[in-house]
Amino acid sequence: MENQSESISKVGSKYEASQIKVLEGLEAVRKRPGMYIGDTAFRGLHHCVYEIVDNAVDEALAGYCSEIKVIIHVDNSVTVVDNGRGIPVDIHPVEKISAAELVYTKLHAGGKFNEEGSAYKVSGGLHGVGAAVVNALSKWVKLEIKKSGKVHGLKFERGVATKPLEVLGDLKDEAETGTAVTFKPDNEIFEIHEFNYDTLANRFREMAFLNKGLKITLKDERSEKKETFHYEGGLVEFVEYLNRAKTVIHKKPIYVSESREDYEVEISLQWTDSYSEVLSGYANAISTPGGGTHISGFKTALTRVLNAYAKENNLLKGIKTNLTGDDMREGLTAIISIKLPELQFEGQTKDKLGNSEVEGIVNSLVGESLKKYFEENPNTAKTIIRKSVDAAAAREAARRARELTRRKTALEMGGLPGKMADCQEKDPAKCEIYIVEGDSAGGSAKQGRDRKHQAVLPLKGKILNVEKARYDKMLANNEIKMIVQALGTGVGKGNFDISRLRYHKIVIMTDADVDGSHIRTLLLTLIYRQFPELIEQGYVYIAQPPLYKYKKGKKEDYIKDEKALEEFLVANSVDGSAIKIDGEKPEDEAVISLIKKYISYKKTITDYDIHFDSHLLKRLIENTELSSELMKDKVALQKELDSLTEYFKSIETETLRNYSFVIEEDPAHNTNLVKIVVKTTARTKKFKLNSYFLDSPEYADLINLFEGIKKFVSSKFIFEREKVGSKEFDSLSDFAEFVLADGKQGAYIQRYKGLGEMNPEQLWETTMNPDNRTLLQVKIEDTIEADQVFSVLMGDQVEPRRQFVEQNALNVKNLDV
Ligand code: 1YM
Repeated sequence: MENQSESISKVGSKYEASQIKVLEGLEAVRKRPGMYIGDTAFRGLHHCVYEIVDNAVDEALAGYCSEIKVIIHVDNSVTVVDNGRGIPVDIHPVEKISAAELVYTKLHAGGKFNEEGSAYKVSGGLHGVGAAVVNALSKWVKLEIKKSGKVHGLKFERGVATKPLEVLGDLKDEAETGTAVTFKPDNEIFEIHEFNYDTLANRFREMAFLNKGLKITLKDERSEKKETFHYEGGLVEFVEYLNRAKTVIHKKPIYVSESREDYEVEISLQWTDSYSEVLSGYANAISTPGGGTHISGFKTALTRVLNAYAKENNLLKGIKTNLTGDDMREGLTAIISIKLPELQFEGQTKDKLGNSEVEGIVNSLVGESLKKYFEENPNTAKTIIRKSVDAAAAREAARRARELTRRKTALEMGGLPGKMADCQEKDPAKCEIYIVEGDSAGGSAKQGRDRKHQAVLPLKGKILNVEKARYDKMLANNEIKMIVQALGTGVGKGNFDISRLRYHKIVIMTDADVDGSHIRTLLLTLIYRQFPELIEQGYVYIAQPPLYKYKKGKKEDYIKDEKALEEFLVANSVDGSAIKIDGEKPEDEAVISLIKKYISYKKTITDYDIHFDSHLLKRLIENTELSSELMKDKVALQKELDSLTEYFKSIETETLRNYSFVIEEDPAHNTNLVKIVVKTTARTKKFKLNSYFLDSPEYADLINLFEGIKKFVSSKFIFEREKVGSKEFDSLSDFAEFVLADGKQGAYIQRYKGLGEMNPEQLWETTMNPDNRTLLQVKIEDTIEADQVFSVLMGDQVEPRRQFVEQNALNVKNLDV
C-alpha cells in the first residue's frame, strides 16, 4: 500500500482517482509476474517483446499494417513500431482516460470499449491483456501514436501514466498512421536484463513464416545486426528453411491448406535422408511443443494414408513387420499450423493443444488432401515408402542387436566398460559421471576425483557422429556402446528407461580448443538425439576448466575467465604495496574497488563505441551541459555544440578524429536533435544524438558511475613497493593501467587449453571439486532450434555450416583463441 500512495502522489490531482483501480490490477501483476508471463528470467523477459509484437501482428492480420519493426537499444530497452491504424486515442466515456491508456493499464481491456463489441483479435497467449502486463513489469513505457495528422505521446512508469495522453507535434504527412512502443523491463522484477538477438530473431522468423506476407524487421543497436523476415511462401518456405542443411529426398515440400467452419488447417511436409523427425505444431501461431490434438490428428492421417497407398500399390512385398508411424516419420520435417476460435491448452506447462474437436477435423482434412497428393505424385509417394521400409528394417536390426547386447551384459555381470572407473555410492541422485576427452586427462581425473561420488569414463578420440548414422550403426560403435552401458538407461524407443539412470550429473569435460569443442558437440548430438530426457531433466552439464594459468615463482593459480584475471591482477599488485592517493593512505579494498570501478566505466564507454563515439560519450558524461532541456533551444544548443567542437580540437586522441555536428528539427517531439559525423582515418561514423538518450536512465547510470571515480580522475597516486621503488601518477587512468601491468610483472600468464596440462590435484581443485567448480547446465529451450544447430553443425551440407560458423564467430572465438 505504501508503494501505491507514493506512486500516486507523483501523478496529478483529478487524474489520481481513475489511477487507483488501475494500480490494484497492475500491482497484482507485479506481485506474481509468473502467473502472467511464465517466469521472470530469460523466457519471461523475451515474452514481453512478443506480447507487444503480437498486438502489431493482430493489426497486420486485420489487414491494416504491412510492416513491423523491432529495435533493441543499447540500454536493453526495446522499441516496436508498426504502420497500422494507431491505437485509438479518443477518451473513454466512462473511464475518462484515452483508449491507449486503457489498453496499457487495464487487465481486461480486450476491446471492451469498442461499442460494436468487436474485440480485437488475439494472436498471443494473454487474451489482449499483454500490453498492460508488459507495462506493469516495465520500469517505463513510452507510446507514440501517429493518427489524425498528429503524434500523440504517453508515458508510464512502472505501469502508471505520468500524465494524460498529449499531442507531441504535427505530422508532415497527415495520412501517416502507426504505433511505436518503447519499453524498458524493470530490473526489480526480472533477473535477466539482456535481450538475446538470436532468440528474438528466431521468434520473428517463425512468425513471418506462419503469417505469409508479414514483414518483420529486427535491428540490434548494440551490435548493428539487422535482419528482415518476410516470406511470401509461408509454411513451404519454413520447411525449406528447416531442411537447408539436410539432403531432401523429394523436391518440393508438400503443402495442404484446408478449412472447415472456423477451423483453418495448414501443413507443409518434406522428407530428408536424415534419421530424425522434426514435427512442430502451432495453434493460432503459438508454438505447442507439448503436441496435442492437431499433432495426433496429423499423425493418424499420415500413417493411415501412407499404409493404404503402400498396400494398394504392392510396395510392402518381402517385409516381415508392418510399417509403423515412427518408420514413416523418419527424416520427416513437418509444420502443422491450425487457427481456431477458442484455444484450450493442457499439460503441466500449458503447451499442449487440448481442443478435442481438432483431432477429427485435422485427421479428415489432412487425410483427404494427402491421399489426393500421393495419387497425383506417385514417384514422391514411392520414395517416401521406400525410406519407411528401410527404417523398418533398421528398427528390426537394432532390436536384434539390442537383444544380443542385453544377453551379453547379463553374462558380463553388470557390464561396465573396462576403461571406466565407477564410484562407490549407489544412489544415482548422489552420483556423477565425468565423460572425459583423452586417456591422459582421463587418468588425471581418475586420480584426482572423489571416488565415493564421482565416476570417470575416458573417451579415446572422437565418437561417431550420430547425425549421419542410423540407430543400428550407432549401436555398433565402441565409444557409444561404452557411454550407453555406463549410463544404464538403455537406448531407443521402448527401451530407454530413465529410472535406470546411474548418475544424476553427467559432466562433459573436454579441452578448451577446437578438438575439444568438436568432441563436446558430438557428445551433445548423441545425448540430444538419443537421450533427450536427460537434458530435459537437467542431468547434463559441461565442466568449466579454468581459462588462464598464472605462475610467478612457486605461486600458481588457475583463473576462470578474463574478468577474474583482471581482478586477480589488480589485487596481486595492490597486495604488498604501499599506495597513497593525494597524500592519504587508503585501505587496500578501497584502492581495489576504485580501480575496478574505473575498469568497468572504461569498458562500458568502449562498448558504446560500436554505435556511438566513446570520446563524445566520455565528454557528455564528464560535462553534462548538453541536456534535453537545452536541446529545445536552437541557439543555446548551437553554442554548446561550438564549444564541443572546440574541445575536440584541443584534445589528443589516439587517432585523428574530426567531429561535425548539425542540428535538425524533430517536430514530432517539439524539439531538435543533433546529427553527428565522426571521421577518422579508418572510417566515417554517422549517428544521432537525441533527448531520448539524454533522458535515458542508462545515461544517468553512466554519470553516476563516473561520479564514483570523478574525485580521483586527476588525483596524485604514489605507488611503492620493494624492487619496484616509488612511482607517481597524475591520473586515475595512468595509475589503473600501471596496476594492471604491474600485476603481470614477473609472472607467466598462459591461455590455458589442455586438461592434460593439469596434475590430478589441480584438476580436482579447479574443475571437479563441488565446492570450487562451476558447471554449465545444458538446457534446451526450443527443440526446432536445437534440431537446427545439430543438423547444421553435424550434417553433410557445407554451405549452411559455413554460414552458421560465420554468424556465430564470436562464440566460436571464445572457445578457441
Ligand atoms: C507496437 C504495438 O499495438 N498496434 C495497434 C494496436 C491496436 C490497433 C492498431 C487498433 C485496433 C483497433 C482499432 C480495433 C489496438 N487497439 C486496441 C483497442 N502495436 C500496436 N494498432 N484501431 C486500432 O481492434 O478495433 C487494442 S490494441 F482496444 F484500443 F482498440
